[in-house]
Amino acid sequence: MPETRLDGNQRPEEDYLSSKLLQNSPPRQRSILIEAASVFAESRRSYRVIHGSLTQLPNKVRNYVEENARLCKPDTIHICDGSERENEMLTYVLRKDGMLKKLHKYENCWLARTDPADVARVERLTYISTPLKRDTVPTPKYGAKSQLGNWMDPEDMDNELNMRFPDCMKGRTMFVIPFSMGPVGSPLSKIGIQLTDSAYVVASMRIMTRMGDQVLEALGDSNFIKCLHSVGRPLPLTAPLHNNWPCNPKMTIIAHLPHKNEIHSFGSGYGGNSLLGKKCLALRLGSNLGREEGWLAEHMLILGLENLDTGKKRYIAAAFPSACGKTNLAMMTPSLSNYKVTCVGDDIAWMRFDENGVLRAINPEAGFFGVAPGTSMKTNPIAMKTCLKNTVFTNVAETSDGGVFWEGLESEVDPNVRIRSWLGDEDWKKDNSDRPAAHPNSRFCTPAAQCPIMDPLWEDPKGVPIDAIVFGGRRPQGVPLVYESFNWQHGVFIGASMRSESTAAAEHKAKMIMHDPFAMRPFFGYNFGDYLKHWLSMGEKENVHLPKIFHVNWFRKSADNKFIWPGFGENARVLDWIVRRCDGEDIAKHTAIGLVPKQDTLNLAGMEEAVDMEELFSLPKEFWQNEVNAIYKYFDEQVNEDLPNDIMHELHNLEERIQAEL
Ligand code: OXD
Ligand code: MN
Repeated sequence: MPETRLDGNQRPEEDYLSSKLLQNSPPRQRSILIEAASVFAESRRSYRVIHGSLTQLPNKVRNYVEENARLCKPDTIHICDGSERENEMLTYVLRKDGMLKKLHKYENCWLARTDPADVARVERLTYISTPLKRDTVPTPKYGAKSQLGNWMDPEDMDNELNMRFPDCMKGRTMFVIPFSMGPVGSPLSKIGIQLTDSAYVVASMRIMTRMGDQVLEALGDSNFIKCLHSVGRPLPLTAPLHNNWPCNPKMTIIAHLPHKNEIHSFGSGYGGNSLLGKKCLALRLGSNLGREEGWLAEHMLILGLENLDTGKKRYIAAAFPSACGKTNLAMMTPSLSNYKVTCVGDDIAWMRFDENGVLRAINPEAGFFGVAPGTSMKTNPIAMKTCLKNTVFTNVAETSDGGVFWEGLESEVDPNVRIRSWLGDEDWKKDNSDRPAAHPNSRFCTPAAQCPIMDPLWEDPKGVPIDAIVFGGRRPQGVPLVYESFNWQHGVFIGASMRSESTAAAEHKAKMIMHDPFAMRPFFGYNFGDYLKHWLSMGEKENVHLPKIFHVNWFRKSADNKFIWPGFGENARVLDWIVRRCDGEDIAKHTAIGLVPKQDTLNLAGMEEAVDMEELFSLPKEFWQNEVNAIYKYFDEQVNEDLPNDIMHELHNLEERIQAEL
């Protein structure tokens, strides 16, 4: 009997069963032999199950676990049940290993500091593998590199994975995490099984997803999404760890195999690289499943907006690239006192038309994995109230009274405490340090249920009805505060043309305006041209209520480089205009780029400072001509032959309108 098999689903006892001995035995002896074979096989296994039981797992799950245990060779297996007791055990182990520190100032809060080489998603090492390259990415023109995803041939991928996973968990525990993206049992939800050798990942997945026994019950014998993860540092170590954080940056790879519904992630223990339910499942594989099954998996927050005067409530889904304040918008405290915002989700939306033609959305996640710097009682008091219990903080600074600190909290921290930076600088002070206290991508990982403004329907298995879809970007020039698309197809074009200012990679000095269609650039699970066709096909459905589509820009700057619009709670004024448009109010006027508020229809009552509305809504002709040229170039170079004609048509029309009307 082979000790290690890499080839699929057969178990050792089945090998034995198919042996000549068994085949030749009389039927009555078979059951005794089967049992003996299984006891024998158990004794030959190199791992011990220390929590839960393999025999209690659904068959398909057990096969998946055993197959990968034979491959990765962990010492022990822990099947997660999701209980409080289990979590206590995990945090104990993580403390003992020096990976978590208790933050005494708060209730059940923890601090993790990573290896400084493992601090963010690694887009360049993230691949989708499909037999045909074109199923994953459009073929760029002129030999350009695709900015719309990385493809790898399945055979090459097999080789890459085989170079990494065999024996990668030696000396470690393999945790089995059954998790549901979306409320357990909702027809919109999907179940994954993540195998990981990181207890930190288990503690985080416990917050970010619904995980444990109830998921296995809901799964039964059905298929699931297979998520294999290893930090890639078997024991004994061959080199010391940094900050006790095991990772293997040189060998990191995040691989998606949509045709097999599999994710394989190696080498990183951080964020979207390792919490596989989030970007990997809910967006990359999710968008594939959405295309097959007729729904949308999007990088969108979902918020509820209730008009307290009329009692009417609307739900909005909104896509923004990173650094545009998505979590702030999802938890906004409106400056208009007749509105209340409730949060359904801050990062991902799964949306599907129901049998009545209503677009319904769920947030597949159960927690927030929010960027800490910039979050404060001033910018997002709701997030601050949410994250001060039951939270895992990663790479933030700590204070000498057992609390946390990051850039943005300067006026909220007790001036008498000392600050220890994420890199361990003791008594860190802004004025005499050239590095920040917290890593710019430091995070809080906190349960959504704790958020004081969670929407009462946030876990409704049916999802919430979406009336408006909002795209946005950080655009210092030319793009007005808000505009509405003329129709669905024009709205899809607006999503496809999204651009946003991002802090450029360190080697560039200037900030750059980057294309980020639908805020999905790092998350497309298949060819962007096909993605556009899928969105367009939604507009062709009969008997559906199509949401209206808008574009917003909170970040326009004046000639003297100041934000024209105050943002934050004042953005409620824009949401008010959006929902009034959904109500059919005649408050919009035509411009070359879309419909903008008619004079005096944006509610500015009670604003502290006057806003130059003319500048905020001006449409400089030269800017828009340049914008159109940049979009032409991008579509031509990057999407090439896969660009749907309807989208090119929209671009031509925009160009003509700019020429004629501006
Ligand atoms: C995130 C991201 O972490 O979009 O949500 O990068
Ligand atoms: Mn995101």
